[in-house]
Amino acid sequence: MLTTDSRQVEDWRELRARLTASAPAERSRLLADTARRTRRSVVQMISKAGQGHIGGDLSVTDILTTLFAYTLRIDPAQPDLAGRDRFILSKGHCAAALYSTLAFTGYFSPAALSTFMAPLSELNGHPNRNKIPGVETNTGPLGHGLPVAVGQAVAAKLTRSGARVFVVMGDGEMQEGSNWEALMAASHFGLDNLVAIVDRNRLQQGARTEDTNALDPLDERLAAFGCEVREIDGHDYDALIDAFRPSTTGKPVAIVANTTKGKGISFIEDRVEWHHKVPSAEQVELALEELA
Ligand SMILES: Cc1ncc(C[n+]2csc(CCOP(=O)(O)OP(=O)(O)O)c2C)c(N)n1
Ligand SMILES: [Mg+2]
Repeated sequence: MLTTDSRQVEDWRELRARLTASAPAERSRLLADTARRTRRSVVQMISKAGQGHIGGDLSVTDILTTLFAYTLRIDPAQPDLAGRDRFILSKGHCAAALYSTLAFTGYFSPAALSTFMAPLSELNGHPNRNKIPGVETNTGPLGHGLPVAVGQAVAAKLTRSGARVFVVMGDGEMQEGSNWEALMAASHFGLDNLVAIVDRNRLQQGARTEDTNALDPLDERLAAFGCEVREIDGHDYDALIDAFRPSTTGKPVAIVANTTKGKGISFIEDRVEWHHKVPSAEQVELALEELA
């Protein structure tokens, strides 16, 4: 099991204090800096490991950054704190973005990121809660994160802990029927402490979602399953912060976060082949220049 990096926790506390005290423009600038560092880390991890899911890592980075830097009520020095908010990355193949975010939050040392997917590393291709603090459940097989999040939201209600549960699914992942069963249950139980975020990058593994098994009208479908739906630009920090506000309708919140797969690197953006292509040394150099 990896352990807390107290220096990193101090940096995170300072960042959170600055974010809380800042006006929106400065807040967005700080979040953009943090996200850029995560994107650089993702590129380096995948290049070193020779494997990974770069496109989806880069589409979800701003969502992860906003949650961990600003929104989630957590203490990385006490990963098991009772009553903490929960976060589940259901699209577990985007582990590199989650690991970088967790490391910069202080759950473990950023030095460990260089072991991504190496033999005996805790940082496997998909997140494991028995190895990594801050990971609330194992994910990788698509279609399981939201059902687990529903269980955690029920538990939070039963114990009156006040915890909120945030979960991110891929848009291709919404083809898994288990998600829709989970949404029915969430609405049946009035889980207004659940926030289900769809990373709507319009690409899945080998094609566009709408050419594979169309999801639209996604907002209407989520509403029909009993959710309070909020549709936003998933790279706009102000919009993300606003969309993460608590529900006032008694319903679970579903956020359609419109994103660009590969966001931040021009030659990777919105290109289906970059679902899990690995950049060459020359491409890594170009990518890091764009993220400088
Ligand atoms: C049950 C299951 N089937 C297949 C896979 C293999 N797989 C990994 S990622 C992926 C595509 C996911 O697309 P999407 O949910 O849109 O994720 P993103 O675009 O954010 O990478 C697939 C099919 C899996 N992990 N789990
Ligand atoms: Mg997708």
